[in-house]
Amino acid sequence: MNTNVKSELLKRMSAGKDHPVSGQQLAEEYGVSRTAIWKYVKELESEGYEIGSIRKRGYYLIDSPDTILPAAVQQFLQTKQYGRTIRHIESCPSTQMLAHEEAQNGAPDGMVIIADEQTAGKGRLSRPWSSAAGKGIWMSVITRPELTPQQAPQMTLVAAVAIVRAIEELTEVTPTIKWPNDILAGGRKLTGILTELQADPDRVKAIILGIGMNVNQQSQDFPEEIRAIATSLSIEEGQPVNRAKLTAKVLDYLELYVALYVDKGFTPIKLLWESYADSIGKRVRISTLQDTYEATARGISEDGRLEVVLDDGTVRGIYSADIHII
Ligand code: BT5
Repeated sequence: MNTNVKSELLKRMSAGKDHPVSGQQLAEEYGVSRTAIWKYVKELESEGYEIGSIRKRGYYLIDSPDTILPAAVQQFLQTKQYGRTIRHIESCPSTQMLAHEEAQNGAPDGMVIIADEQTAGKGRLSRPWSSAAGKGIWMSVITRPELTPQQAPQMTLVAAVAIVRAIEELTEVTPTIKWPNDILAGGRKLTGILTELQADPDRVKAIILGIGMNVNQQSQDFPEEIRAIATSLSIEEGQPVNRAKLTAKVLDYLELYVALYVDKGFTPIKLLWESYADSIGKRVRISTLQDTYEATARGISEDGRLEVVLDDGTVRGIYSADIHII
């Protein structure tokens, strides 16, 4: 199946009834048969799209389902590489596992594994990630930036900035970032990021960005134990949000900011990140695997560490921990 033609068909059909897409013309442009276009129309209908047709003029879109199938996402994409190859799965334990396999088998830079449902979604330290069916964006993006393994952890912060920008552009929600990997709205968790690495000692082979975004859940869709700490865009916004459009927007910004990081270093990302951070200048409790203590958050360092000032004035750079504002 040619998702290019299919996503182009979808994109053009969105222009409405007054501007129907001529199947004949699209077929000629893409060098496929008129029947192939008709088959794409039928395929889209079976995926839930409502399509109108006007004799001798063409097709137009009446209504779209909330799907994240490749063509649905790709019709909105503005990237060169990211999201140009998408593997969509209805249900899987974790997209992260599949992405590792794909990366080992030579997946291209920017390939996306996206699922409607994860049955064993995971966070950091193997914590569970709730991934309700059809309600969120559960995806892993395989990236192959020219970075050293030491520069890899900052990719979490790059992804966080990309996600915040995408949310800001498509919704009225004003998210904040909690170091290192949480995006919050109204103090509750909206999105989590899990960055994993495949590398040689001196060279990154792939950085797999696992992104879990709560989009159309209502409070009862979250397991009881996280109901008080989790939120979704639709809870914040008061209306459903189009998952395909948001997925594409996240990929647009991700491609942009990864390139910025690789070309110009971490400083521009750091400045953006700090402008969205909710903990800078605040008193925080820091829990690492070893201990728990309090300090004041000062900013992030060039290597992505959270800098905190201890009560005796010493500055400490934290590489990995859970942070609570107190
Ligand atoms: C994260 O871990 O926040 C990283 C989450 C990454 C999920 C994506 S989805 C696509 C890809 N495939 C995967 O299997 N994973 C990635 P962490 O900072 O450890 O946060 C985990 C904690 O967040 C849990 O212990 C819960 O308290 C809470 N939590 C679980 N599910 C949540 C949800 N849907 N929304 C908000 N909070 C949640």
